[in-house]
Amino acid sequence: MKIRTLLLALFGLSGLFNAGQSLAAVDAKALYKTHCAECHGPGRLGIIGPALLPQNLKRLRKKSAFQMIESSRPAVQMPPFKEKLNKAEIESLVELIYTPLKVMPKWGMDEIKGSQLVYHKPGKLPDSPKFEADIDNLFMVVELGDHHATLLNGDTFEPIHRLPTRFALHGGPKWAEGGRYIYFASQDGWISKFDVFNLTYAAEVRVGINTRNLAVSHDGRYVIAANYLPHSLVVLDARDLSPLKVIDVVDGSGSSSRVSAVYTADPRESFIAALKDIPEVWEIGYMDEPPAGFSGWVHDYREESGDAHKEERFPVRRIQVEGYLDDFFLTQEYDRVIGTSRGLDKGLEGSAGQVVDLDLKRAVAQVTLPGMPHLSSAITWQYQGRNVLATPNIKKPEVTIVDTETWEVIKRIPTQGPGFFMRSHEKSPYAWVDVFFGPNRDLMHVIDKQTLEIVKTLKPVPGKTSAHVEFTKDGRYALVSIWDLDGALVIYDAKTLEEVKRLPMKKPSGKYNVHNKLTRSRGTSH
Ligand code: DHE
Repeated sequence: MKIRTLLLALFGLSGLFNAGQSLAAVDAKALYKTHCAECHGPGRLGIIGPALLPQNLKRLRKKSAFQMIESSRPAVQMPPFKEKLNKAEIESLVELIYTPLKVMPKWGMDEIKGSQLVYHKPGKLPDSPKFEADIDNLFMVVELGDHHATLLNGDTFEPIHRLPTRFALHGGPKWAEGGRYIYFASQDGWISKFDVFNLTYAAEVRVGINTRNLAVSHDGRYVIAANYLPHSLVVLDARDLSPLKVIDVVDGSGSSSRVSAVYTADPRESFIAALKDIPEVWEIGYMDEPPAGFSGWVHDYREESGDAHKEERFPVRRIQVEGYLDDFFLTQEYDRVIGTSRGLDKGLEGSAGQVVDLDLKRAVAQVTLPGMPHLSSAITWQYQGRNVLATPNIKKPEVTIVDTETWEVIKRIPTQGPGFFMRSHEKSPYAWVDVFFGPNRDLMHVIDKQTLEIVKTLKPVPGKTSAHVEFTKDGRYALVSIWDLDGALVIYDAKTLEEVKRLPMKKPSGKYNVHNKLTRSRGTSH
């Protein structure tokens, strides 16, 4: 086979080459240096453009990356390169950016400190809002389409302010201090603190190269970020995002792990993190000094770990679990974790869910959840005198209802496709779940929480994905995202299920209500 034919077969690039040019003839590194390095960084770690590493590009297919370089996309700053680069050159760049770095650069305390940007020192800006609205009923709507977010008045549904965000936010932004501040995490590792009252960013810091999500302590004093790259958890001072501690995620034998996600467990005064490559759940205490007579785990930890760790801030308590946790749900009482391993990257079948008691430090029950449940989106409510958990499934067209006392599945509600996000509200009789995957992705099911039956299926915009619902503070309205660049926020009366308003938006993803999030409503993620 001729070399050119072999290359075409190997890379599946037929039609992409200019006559007479092969990948071998293209110096991708030189092209990168000339055309990309200025915005994406010489080491591909990102500057004003995003990081270009395979880990950060997981949600972008190579074909889309090719199109992006060739023709750009509406609403992004990067220009099209088709006048400057031929197809083989673009293809070589695509191959380059999907090639892992030989040596992963260090991103520790010094690099984090060096990245910190304080725009407004704590305490310098006015303490009253620049606008009139019920702060408790504000929403922040993330618009992934052009990397912006819209601050929305939850009473009038009028936008108050639209702000640019870092590239590709992921995970829920977290409200703090009654709605004064909100914190965002971007996939590239940027944590941004936005002063909502003054409609301006207060500080930013880059905590990693690839970040999963963030959590804020219930008292608003600390922020913690969970990273895939490097394998670390980073605790920040919420006032100006100064890094306080970098926790390397390593087990007793020296193996390190990506962090699946981190959440706040308010009454425990701790953060709970699930790990993807080590079968452990970690609890990180943020309590300053245990009060006299306090017999909780922070105290025990300090006693057990000897003098060297007595004064340690943010101590880590390790809990062994029966497998890796990709996704998990914390009970409303914050005493148990329900987690599943998707196991896809380890050749395991991701079917077994386990219930881990954080106080007993062990798994106490198994749950059969074969559809790859999206537990970070699970919700709970009271059904026939018992507490049930409801979760959508990424691989199965069903909503699974689990009794949280017996951990038995009490119902599987068939849906018109696998779902991603599920929501309800204490004052609503309904739970909403999207059909995020498959041909029916424009549908949204409404489930009666007492009959466990679908009572209505909405199609807000035929042909366009509808996803992620959030309720107003009083539960009267439900806000649905139309997940499209030419998308919208569709507002429904949560009782009559009739549409009341539609706001155009650029691929709105999640939306976050101050009251529901800060009161840790059962109907939404925390
Ligand atoms: Fe997410 C939250 C994991 C892919 C949009 N996603 C979360 C959380 C986790 C998670 C653990 C909870 C964090 C929090 O609340 O702070 N997401 C995962 C995955 O493992 C998965 C399936 C694969 C991956 O590569 O990471 C994944 N997520 C996606 C997407 O493809 C989505 C649809 C589009 C995107 O942003 O790239 C997506 N995830 C979201 C959103 C939230 C989220 C909008 C916040 C939900 C909320 O309401 O709190």
